[in-house]
Amino acid sequence: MPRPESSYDRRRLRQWLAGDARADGVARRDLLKLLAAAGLTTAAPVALGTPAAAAAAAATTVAAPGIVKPLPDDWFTIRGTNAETKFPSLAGTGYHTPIDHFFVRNHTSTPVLDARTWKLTVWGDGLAREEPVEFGLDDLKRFPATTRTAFVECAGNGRSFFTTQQGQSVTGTAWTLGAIGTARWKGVRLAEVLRAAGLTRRAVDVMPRGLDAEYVTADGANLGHVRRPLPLSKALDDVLLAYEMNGEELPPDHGHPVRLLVPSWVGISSIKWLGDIEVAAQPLYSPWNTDFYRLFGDAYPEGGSASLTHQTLKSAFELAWNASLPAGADHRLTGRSWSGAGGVGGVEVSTDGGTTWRRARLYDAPRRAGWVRWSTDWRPTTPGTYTLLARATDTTGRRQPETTVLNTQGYLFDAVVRHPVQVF
Ligand SMILES: Nc1nc2c(c(=O)[nH]1)N[C@H]1C(S)=C(S)[C@@H](COP(=O)(O)O)O[C@H]1N2
Ligand SMILES: [Mo]
Repeated sequence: MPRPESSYDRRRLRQWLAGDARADGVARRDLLKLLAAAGLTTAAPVALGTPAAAAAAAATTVAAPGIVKPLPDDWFTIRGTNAETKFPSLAGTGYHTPIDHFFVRNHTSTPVLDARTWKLTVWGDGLAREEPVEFGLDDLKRFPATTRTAFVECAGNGRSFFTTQQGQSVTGTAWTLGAIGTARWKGVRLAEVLRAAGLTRRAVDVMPRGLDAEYVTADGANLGHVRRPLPLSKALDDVLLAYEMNGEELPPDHGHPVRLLVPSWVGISSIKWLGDIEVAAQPLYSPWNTDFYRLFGDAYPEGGSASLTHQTLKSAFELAWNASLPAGADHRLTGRSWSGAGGVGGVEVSTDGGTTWRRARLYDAPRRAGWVRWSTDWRPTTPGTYTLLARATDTTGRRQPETTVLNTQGYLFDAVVRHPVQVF
């Protein structure tokens, strides 16, 4: 898969070296690591305007996850401040994930914002005017509306399988496969709003930022509001400022009143509870494209891979882990597969631990930024433990591998998952 971000990344770094890029809240040593990794080392000392993360806010412990919607046990697994969708609960829910089943990934907790007083501020030296431009929700709704179906998936979805399937330790939320949901998003193209705000040819990066509380790491470093730069090329392509989800007003947990929707890209790109967007004539950095959301580890350069863009390829059964199924009966196994690189064009299933494979029946055409539903029928004859596997091939021709190369933060797990069931 082509990754234009990696050449852009090198350009961004060169500009930072030349003093032309801004990196508020990013430790200088982290950028130096990135430079070394990109082979862009320098003899001259590098000046950095803003000191790294202001120190140590008091550690806060949250008993409740800070999520507004109900999280019934049948549908969700609570993981810290987050709620993972239980895949079996998606069986029969249709193509679009109902809002009440949709996973929630919160760095802190859901802020409840008033749409009537909410404003989006667009500002920065990539715009024609020096003054910030403000848009209320009604202003955004006056632009032509666009509707897109797309999944939002956390880059760490599937992370727990690095440990349970590959015996490796990684940091971060131990998701199984339920940190994904697909919705119909309605909103206005970011390109339209940027143009209305006076976008100039100087602009290279935009930095959307959330209104949720500042994020304080486990070591007490305050990283500020959740924000991650987006290259202008993607910002002008298919990105939406979304104010509706599945035909309803965007709900609090998913970014009310307005979130960014960045199709196919790592979930962190789709900033919720948008407050402002900086449009910069220089490349931008935040901890979410330096410390996080790059691949680190033995297989990767010192300072990590390029900043992550597309999600990877995955498949999941809509079936409980260790489900009990009677022998000598017909079972319809159902599931979903998806890819950030293109649509999924084929899915194969094995019910014997990977020895033999057969094609699953697909219910959806391959669709960029979407998933396909599939099924296969199975009649196990003998009681025992069986391992079910599903592996997808996407429209770029990529098939899910047997293992995923380790990265220390456990992003982009794409290996075939071995799903145990008990036949009795
Ligand atoms: N403001 C803000 N935006 C955010 C986050 C956040 O914590 N705060 N989490 C990000 C991450 S890591 C993911 S995976 C998605 C999850 O979107 P969802 O909660 O609507 O499923 O939102 C992204 N946008
Ligand atoms: Mo995420």
